[in-house]
Amino acid sequence: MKKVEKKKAGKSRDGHRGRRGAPAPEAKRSRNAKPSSGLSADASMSSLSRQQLHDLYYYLRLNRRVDEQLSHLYRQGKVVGGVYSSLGQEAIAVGAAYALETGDFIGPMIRDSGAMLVRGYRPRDLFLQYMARKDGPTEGRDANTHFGDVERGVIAPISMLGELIPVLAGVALASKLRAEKRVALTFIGDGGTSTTPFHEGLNFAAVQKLALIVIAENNGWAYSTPVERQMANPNIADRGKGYGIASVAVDGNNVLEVYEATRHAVARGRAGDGPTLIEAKTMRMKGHAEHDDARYVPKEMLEAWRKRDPILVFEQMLAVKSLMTEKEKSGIEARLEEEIRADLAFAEASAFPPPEGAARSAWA
Ligand SMILES: Cc1ncc(C[n+]2csc(CCOP(=O)(O)OP(=O)(O)O)c2C)c(N)n1
Ligand SMILES: [Mg+2]
Repeated sequence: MKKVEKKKAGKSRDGHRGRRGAPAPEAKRSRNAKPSSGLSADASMSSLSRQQLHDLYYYLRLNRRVDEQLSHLYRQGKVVGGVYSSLGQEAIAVGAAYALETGDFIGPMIRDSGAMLVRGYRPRDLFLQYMARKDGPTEGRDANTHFGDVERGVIAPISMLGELIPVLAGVALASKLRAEKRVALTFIGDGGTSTTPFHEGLNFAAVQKLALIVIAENNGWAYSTPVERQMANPNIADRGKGYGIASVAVDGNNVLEVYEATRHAVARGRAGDGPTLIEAKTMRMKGHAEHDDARYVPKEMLEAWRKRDPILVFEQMLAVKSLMTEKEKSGIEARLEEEIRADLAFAEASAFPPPEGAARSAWA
Protein backbone atom coordinates (compact mmCIF):
# COMPACT_ATOMS: atom_id res chain seq x y z
CA MET A 1 0.00 0.00 0.00
CA LYS A 2 1.35 3.37 -1.02
CA LYS A 3 1.35 5.07 2.35
CA VAL A 4 3.14 2.20 4.09
CA GLU A 5 5.69 1.87 1.33
CA LYS A 6 6.42 5.57 1.53
CA LYS A 7 7.14 5.35 5.23
CA LYS A 8 9.24 2.22 4.85
CA ALA A 9 11.22 3.65 1.98
CA GLY A 10 12.15 6.66 4.05
CA LYS A 11 13.67 4.64 6.86
CA SER A 12 17.04 2.92 6.54
CA ARG A 13 17.62 -0.53 8.01
CA ASP A 14 20.34 0.97 10.14
CA GLY A 15 18.13 3.80 11.28
CA HIS A 16 17.23 2.15 14.59
CA ARG A 17 20.57 0.70 15.51
CA GLY A 18 21.62 3.40 17.90
CA ARG A 19 19.41 2.14 20.73
CA ARG A 20 20.56 -1.13 22.13
CA GLY A 21 20.83 -2.96 25.41
CA ALA A 22 18.38 -4.92 27.49
CA PRO A 23 15.39 -3.01 28.82
CA ALA A 24 15.01 -2.29 32.52
CA PRO A 25 13.97 -5.27 34.66
CA GLU A 26 10.29 -5.56 35.31
CA ALA A 27 9.22 -5.24 38.93
CA LYS A 28 6.54 -7.51 40.37
CA ARG A 29 3.17 -5.94 39.91
CA SER A 30 -0.43 -6.84 39.44
CA ARG A 31 -1.71 -7.25 35.90
CA ASN A 32 -3.98 -4.26 36.12
CA ALA A 33 -1.25 -1.85 37.13
CA LYS A 34 0.24 0.22 34.35
CA PRO A 35 3.68 -1.22 33.62
CA SER A 36 6.59 1.15 33.32
CA SER A 37 8.93 -0.39 30.79
CA GLY A 38 11.58 2.29 30.93
CA LEU A 39 10.86 2.83 27.23
CA SER A 40 9.66 6.31 26.67
CA ALA A 41 6.58 6.91 24.56
CA ASP A 42 7.73 10.53 24.51
CA ALA A 43 10.94 9.45 22.75
CA SER A 44 9.04 7.94 19.86
CA MET A 45 6.69 10.92 19.82
CA SER A 46 9.66 13.05 18.90
CA SER A 47 11.35 10.47 16.64
CA LEU A 48 8.24 9.91 14.53
CA SER A 49 7.12 12.57 12.08
CA ARG A 50 3.69 14.16 12.39
CA GLN A 51 2.66 12.16 9.32
CA GLN A 52 3.83 8.89 10.90
CA LEU A 53 1.90 9.67 14.09
CA HIS A 54 -1.18 10.30 11.96
CA ASP A 55 -0.52 7.00 10.14
CA LEU A 56 -0.54 5.21 13.47
CA TYR A 57 -3.79 6.92 14.42
CA TYR A 58 -5.31 6.01 11.05
CA TYR A 59 -4.43 2.32 11.49
CA LEU A 60 -5.79 2.21 15.04
CA ARG A 61 -9.07 3.69 13.90
CA LEU A 62 -9.18 1.53 10.76
CA ASN A 63 -8.61 -1.60 12.87
CA ARG A 64 -11.47 -0.60 15.16
CA ARG A 65 -13.84 0.21 12.32
CA VAL A 66 -13.10 -3.04 10.49
CA ASP A 67 -13.77 -4.88 13.74
CA GLU A 68 -17.08 -3.09 14.31
CA GLN A 69 -18.13 -3.86 10.77
CA LEU A 70 -17.21 -7.54 11.12
CA SER A 71 -19.30 -7.69 14.27
CA HIS A 72 -22.30 -6.27 12.34
CA LEU A 73 -21.77 -8.77 9.52
CA TYR A 74 -21.66 -11.59 12.07
CA ARG A 75 -24.97 -10.45 13.57
CA GLN A 76 -26.46 -10.30 10.08
CA GLY A 77 -25.47 -13.96 9.62
CA LYS A 78 -23.09 -13.14 6.79
CA VAL A 79 -19.89 -14.38 8.41
CA VAL A 80 -18.79 -17.99 7.94
CA GLY A 81 -17.18 -18.98 11.25
CA GLY A 82 -16.31 -16.79 14.22
CA VAL A 83 -15.24 -13.18 14.72
CA TYR A 84 -12.43 -12.58 17.21
CA SER A 85 -12.32 -8.95 18.20
CA SER A 86 -9.21 -6.83 18.75
CA LEU A 87 -11.28 -4.27 20.67
CA GLY A 88 -9.02 -2.55 23.19
CA GLN A 89 -5.91 -4.32 21.88
CA GLU A 90 -5.40 -2.43 18.61
CA ALA A 91 -2.29 -0.61 19.86
CA ILE A 92 -0.36 -3.88 20.12
CA ALA A 93 -0.70 -5.20 16.58
CA VAL A 94 -0.52 -1.73 15.00
CA GLY A 95 2.42 -0.47 17.07
CA ALA A 96 4.44 -3.67 16.60
CA ALA A 97 3.83 -3.98 12.85
CA TYR A 98 4.65 -0.30 12.32
CA ALA A 99 8.15 -0.83 13.75
CA LEU A 100 9.05 -3.40 11.07
CA GLU A 101 10.57 -2.76 7.66
CA THR A 102 9.70 -4.09 4.23
CA GLY A 103 11.37 -7.51 4.00
CA ASP A 104 10.66 -8.42 7.63
CA PHE A 105 8.17 -11.15 8.49
CA ILE A 106 5.15 -11.05 10.76
CA GLY A 107 2.91 -13.85 11.96
CA PRO A 108 -0.33 -12.36 13.32
CA MET A 109 -2.78 -14.20 15.58
CA ILE A 110 -6.57 -13.80 15.68
CA ARG A 111 -6.63 -10.39 17.40
CA ASP A 112 -3.90 -8.91 15.21
CA SER A 113 -5.75 -7.84 12.08
CA GLY A 114 -4.28 -4.37 12.76
CA ALA A 115 -0.89 -5.84 11.76
CA MET A 116 -2.39 -7.09 8.51
CA LEU A 117 -3.72 -3.62 7.73
CA VAL A 118 -0.32 -2.03 8.44
CA ARG A 119 1.24 -4.66 6.19
CA GLY A 120 -0.94 -3.52 3.31
CA TYR A 121 -4.07 -5.65 3.41
CA ARG A 122 -7.22 -3.60 2.88
CA PRO A 123 -10.52 -3.78 4.79
CA ARG A 124 -12.06 -5.48 1.75
CA ASP A 125 -9.64 -8.42 2.17
CA LEU A 126 -10.90 -8.98 5.71
CA PHE A 127 -14.58 -8.57 4.80
CA LEU A 128 -14.22 -10.97 1.85
CA GLN A 129 -12.30 -13.50 3.92
CA TYR A 130 -14.75 -13.50 6.84
CA MET A 131 -17.69 -13.84 4.44
CA ALA A 132 -15.85 -16.60 2.51
CA ARG A 133 -16.19 -14.90 -0.87
CA LYS A 134 -14.42 -15.80 -4.10
CA ASP A 135 -12.41 -12.57 -4.32
CA GLY A 136 -10.98 -12.97 -0.82
CA PRO A 137 -7.37 -13.85 0.06
CA THR A 138 -8.15 -17.60 0.30
CA GLU A 139 -10.87 -17.46 -2.38
CA GLY A 140 -13.45 -18.47 0.20
CA ARG A 141 -11.69 -21.69 1.19
CA ASP A 142 -10.80 -20.69 4.75
CA ALA A 143 -12.26 -18.39 7.37
CA ASN A 144 -11.39 -15.37 9.51
CA THR A 145 -7.71 -14.48 9.83
CA HIS A 146 -6.31 -17.63 8.22
CA PHE A 147 -4.52 -15.97 5.36
CA GLY A 148 -1.06 -14.71 4.60
CA ASP A 149 1.25 -13.74 1.79
CA VAL A 150 4.97 -14.42 1.82
CA GLU A 151 5.54 -11.60 -0.67
CA ARG A 152 4.06 -9.21 1.88
CA GLY A 153 5.96 -10.84 4.72
CA VAL A 154 2.78 -12.12 6.37
CA ILE A 155 2.79 -15.72 7.62
CA ALA A 156 -0.78 -16.99 8.00
CA PRO A 157 -2.02 -17.51 11.56
CA ILE A 158 -2.05 -21.08 12.87
CA SER A 159 -4.98 -22.01 15.12
CA MET A 160 -2.96 -24.34 17.36
CA LEU A 161 -1.81 -21.91 20.00
CA GLY A 162 1.93 -21.38 20.19
CA GLU A 163 2.79 -23.06 16.89
CA LEU A 164 3.60 -19.80 15.12
CA ILE A 165 6.59 -19.28 17.42
CA PRO A 166 8.74 -22.17 16.12
CA VAL A 167 7.57 -21.31 12.59
CA LEU A 168 8.71 -17.69 12.90
CA ALA A 169 11.89 -18.90 14.63
CA GLY A 170 12.44 -20.94 11.48
CA VAL A 171 11.94 -17.83 9.35
CA ALA A 172 14.50 -16.01 11.50
CA LEU A 173 16.89 -18.95 11.17
CA ALA A 174 16.58 -18.89 7.37
CA SER A 175 17.31 -15.16 7.43
CA LYS A 176 20.38 -15.75 9.62
CA LEU A 177 21.71 -18.53 7.38
CA ARG A 178 21.30 -16.25 4.36
CA ALA A 179 22.76 -13.25 6.23
CA GLU A 180 19.69 -11.20 5.25
CA LYS A 181 19.11 -9.36 8.53
CA ARG A 182 15.37 -9.84 8.37
CA VAL A 183 13.44 -9.78 11.62
CA ALA A 184 10.57 -12.21 12.34
CA LEU A 185 7.82 -11.14 14.71
CA THR A 186 4.84 -13.01 16.05
CA PHE A 187 2.17 -12.76 18.73
CA ILE A 188 0.85 -15.05 21.44
CA GLY A 189 -1.94 -14.73 23.99
CA ASP A 190 -1.43 -15.16 27.74
CA GLY A 191 -3.06 -18.60 27.46
CA GLY A 192 -0.78 -19.51 24.59
CA THR A 193 2.33 -18.87 26.68
CA SER A 194 1.57 -22.07 28.60
CA THR A 195 1.88 -24.25 25.51
CA THR A 196 4.92 -26.36 24.64
CA PRO A 197 5.81 -24.69 21.31
CA PHE A 198 5.98 -21.28 23.03
CA HIS A 199 8.79 -22.58 25.25
CA GLU A 200 10.49 -24.71 22.60
CA GLY A 201 10.43 -21.90 20.07
CA LEU A 202 11.79 -19.29 22.48
CA ASN A 203 14.53 -21.58 23.72
CA PHE A 204 15.60 -22.49 20.20
CA ALA A 205 15.67 -18.82 19.16
CA ALA A 206 17.68 -17.94 22.28
CA VAL A 207 20.32 -20.59 21.72
CA GLN A 208 20.59 -19.76 18.00
CA LYS A 209 20.52 -15.98 18.69
CA LEU A 210 17.77 -15.50 16.14
CA ALA A 211 16.15 -12.19 15.23
CA LEU A 212 12.80 -13.31 16.63
CA ILE A 213 10.40 -10.99 18.45
CA VAL A 214 7.52 -12.50 20.38
CA ILE A 215 4.77 -10.20 21.59
CA ALA A 216 2.75 -11.74 24.41
CA GLU A 217 -0.67 -10.08 24.49
CA ASN A 218 -1.58 -10.43 28.14
CA ASN A 219 -5.26 -9.52 27.93
CA GLY A 220 -6.18 -11.13 31.25
CA TRP A 221 -8.23 -13.99 29.83
CA ALA A 222 -7.82 -17.19 27.90
CA TYR A 223 -11.41 -17.86 26.92
CA SER A 224 -13.08 -17.83 30.39
CA THR A 225 -9.88 -18.53 32.39
CA PRO A 226 -8.40 -15.48 34.11
CA VAL A 227 -4.62 -15.17 34.13
CA GLU A 228 -4.38 -15.86 37.91
CA ARG A 229 -6.02 -19.25 37.38
CA GLN A 230 -3.53 -20.12 34.71
CA MET A 231 -0.10 -19.00 35.91
CA ALA A 232 1.35 -18.41 39.38
CA ASN A 233 3.52 -15.53 38.14
CA PRO A 234 1.32 -13.18 36.09
CA ASN A 235 4.33 -11.36 34.60
CA ILE A 236 4.85 -13.11 31.31
CA ALA A 237 8.03 -11.13 30.59
CA ASP A 238 9.69 -13.16 33.36
CA ARG A 239 9.34 -16.28 31.23
CA GLY A 240 11.78 -14.88 28.67
CA LYS A 241 14.38 -14.25 31.33
CA GLY A 242 14.35 -17.97 32.07
CA TYR A 243 15.64 -18.55 28.56
CA GLY A 244 18.26 -15.82 28.79
CA ILE A 245 16.66 -13.41 26.36
CA ALA A 246 15.86 -9.70 26.59
CA SER A 247 12.35 -9.34 27.99
CA VAL A 248 10.24 -6.33 28.78
CA ALA A 249 6.68 -5.51 29.83
CA VAL A 250 4.91 -2.53 28.28
CA ASP A 251 1.55 -0.83 28.51
CA GLY A 252 -0.22 -2.57 25.65
CA ASN A 253 -2.78 0.25 25.46
CA ASN A 254 -0.10 2.77 24.57
CA VAL A 255 0.74 2.44 20.88
CA LEU A 256 3.96 4.41 21.23
CA GLU A 257 5.27 2.18 24.04
CA VAL A 258 4.59 -0.89 21.95
CA TYR A 259 6.23 0.75 18.93
CA GLU A 260 9.27 1.81 20.95
CA ALA A 261 9.77 -1.62 22.56
CA THR A 262 9.47 -3.30 19.16
CA ARG A 263 11.92 -0.82 17.64
CA HIS A 264 14.48 -1.77 20.31
CA ALA A 265 13.82 -5.46 19.69
CA VAL A 266 14.22 -4.97 15.93
CA ALA A 267 17.57 -3.25 16.48
CA ARG A 268 18.73 -6.07 18.75
CA GLY A 269 17.65 -8.69 16.23
CA ARG A 270 19.36 -7.01 13.28
CA ALA A 271 22.54 -6.53 15.29
CA GLY A 272 22.69 -10.30 15.97
CA ASP A 273 21.85 -9.92 19.67
CA GLY A 274 19.07 -12.50 19.58
CA PRO A 275 15.36 -12.64 20.35
CA THR A 276 13.18 -10.41 22.52
CA LEU A 277 10.01 -11.19 24.42
CA ILE A 278 7.69 -8.22 24.85
CA GLU A 279 4.75 -8.60 27.21
CA ALA A 280 2.01 -6.13 26.33
CA LYS A 281 -0.39 -5.76 29.24
CA THR A 282 -3.92 -5.10 28.07
CA MET A 283 -7.51 -6.25 28.44
CA ARG A 284 -9.81 -8.27 26.23
CA MET A 285 -12.79 -5.92 26.00
CA LYS A 286 -15.22 -8.43 24.44
CA GLY A 287 -15.84 -12.13 24.83
CA HIS A 288 -13.49 -14.68 23.34
CA ALA A 289 -15.46 -14.32 20.10
CA GLU A 290 -18.82 -12.83 19.11
CA HIS A 291 -20.72 -15.88 20.38
CA ASP A 292 -19.34 -15.38 23.93
CA ASP A 293 -21.07 -12.68 25.99
CA ALA A 294 -18.26 -12.81 28.61
CA ARG A 295 -20.65 -12.61 31.58
CA TYR A 296 -17.82 -14.11 33.68
CA VAL A 297 -15.75 -10.90 33.32
CA PRO A 298 -16.31 -8.44 36.21
CA LYS A 299 -18.02 -5.23 35.02
CA GLU A 300 -15.72 -3.03 37.12
CA MET A 301 -12.71 -4.51 35.39
CA LEU A 302 -14.09 -3.56 31.98
CA GLU A 303 -15.04 -0.10 33.24
CA ALA A 304 -11.52 0.56 34.54
CA TRP A 305 -9.92 -0.52 31.25
CA ARG A 306 -12.42 1.43 29.14
CA LYS A 307 -10.86 4.61 30.53
CA ARG A 308 -7.55 3.40 29.14
CA ASP A 309 -8.86 2.72 25.65
CA PRO A 310 -5.81 2.77 23.34
CA ILE A 311 -7.37 5.14 20.83
CA LEU A 312 -8.46 7.53 23.57
CA VAL A 313 -4.99 7.38 25.15
CA PHE A 314 -3.30 8.17 21.84
CA GLU A 315 -5.74 11.00 21.06
CA GLN A 316 -4.93 12.54 24.43
CA MET A 317 -1.19 12.22 23.86
CA LEU A 318 -1.46 13.89 20.46
CA ALA A 319 -3.70 16.63 21.84
CA VAL A 320 -1.31 17.51 24.70
CA LYS A 321 1.49 18.10 22.18
CA SER A 322 -0.81 19.75 19.61
CA LEU A 323 0.12 17.09 17.07
CA MET A 324 -3.31 16.59 15.53
CA THR A 325 -5.87 19.29 14.85
CA GLU A 326 -9.60 18.62 14.85
CA LYS A 327 -9.53 19.21 11.11
CA GLU A 328 -6.78 16.63 10.57
CA LYS A 329 -8.64 14.15 12.76
CA SER A 330 -11.91 14.55 10.89
CA GLY A 331 -10.00 14.27 7.60
CA ILE A 332 -8.60 10.88 8.69
CA GLU A 333 -12.05 9.83 9.86
CA ALA A 334 -13.70 10.80 6.56
CA ARG A 335 -11.04 8.95 4.58
CA LEU A 336 -11.39 5.70 6.49
CA GLU A 337 -15.19 5.82 6.54
CA GLU A 338 -15.16 6.11 2.76
CA GLU A 339 -12.75 3.16 2.51
CA ILE A 340 -14.94 1.05 4.79
CA ARG A 341 -18.07 1.97 2.83
CA ALA A 342 -16.56 1.18 -0.57
CA ASP A 343 -14.85 -2.03 0.59
CA LEU A 344 -17.95 -3.31 2.30
CA ALA A 345 -20.05 -2.69 -0.83
CA PHE A 346 -17.42 -4.49 -2.91
CA ALA A 347 -17.26 -7.47 -0.53
CA GLU A 348 -21.03 -7.82 -0.20
CA ALA A 349 -21.40 -7.84 -3.98
CA SER A 350 -18.71 -10.48 -4.38
CA ALA A 351 -19.77 -14.02 -5.34
CA PHE A 352 -19.34 -17.17 -3.29
CA PRO A 353 -16.67 -19.55 -4.63
CA PRO A 354 -17.64 -22.38 -6.99
CA PRO A 355 -17.89 -25.69 -5.06
CA GLU A 356 -15.46 -27.42 -7.43
CA GLY A 357 -12.69 -25.05 -6.27
CA ALA A 358 -12.89 -26.25 -2.64
CA ALA A 359 -10.15 -28.87 -2.93
CA ARG A 360 -7.74 -26.72 -4.90
CA SER A 361 -4.46 -26.07 -3.05
CA ALA A 362 -5.49 -28.55 -0.35
CA TRP A 363 -3.02 -31.29 0.51
CA ALA A 364 -3.78 -34.33 2.60
C1 LIG B 1 -2.99 -25.78 21.57
C2 LIG B 1 -4.39 -25.22 21.66
N1 LIG B 1 -5.13 -25.43 22.76
C3 LIG B 1 -6.39 -24.93 22.84
C4 LIG B 1 -6.93 -24.22 21.79
C5 LIG B 1 -8.36 -23.68 21.90
N2 LIG B 1 -8.30 -22.23 22.11
C6 LIG B 1 -8.40 -21.37 21.10
S1 LIG B 1 -8.25 -19.77 21.59
C7 LIG B 1 -8.08 -20.22 23.22
C8 LIG B 1 -7.86 -19.20 24.28
C9 LIG B 1 -6.64 -18.41 23.98
O1 LIG B 1 -6.34 -17.50 24.99
P1 LIG B 1 -5.10 -16.56 24.86
O2 LIG B 1 -3.90 -17.33 24.41
O3 LIG B 1 -4.97 -15.81 26.13
O4 LIG B 1 -5.48 -15.60 23.64
P2 LIG B 1 -6.69 -14.53 23.56
O5 LIG B 1 -7.87 -15.27 23.02
O6 LIG B 1 -6.93 -14.00 24.92
O7 LIG B 1 -6.22 -13.50 22.61
C10 LIG B 1 -8.15 -21.61 23.35
C11 LIG B 1 -8.03 -22.33 24.63
C12 LIG B 1 -6.11 -24.03 20.65
N3 LIG B 1 -6.55 -23.33 19.60
N4 LIG B 1 -4.85 -24.52 20.60
MG1 LIG C 1 -5.68 -13.94 26.56
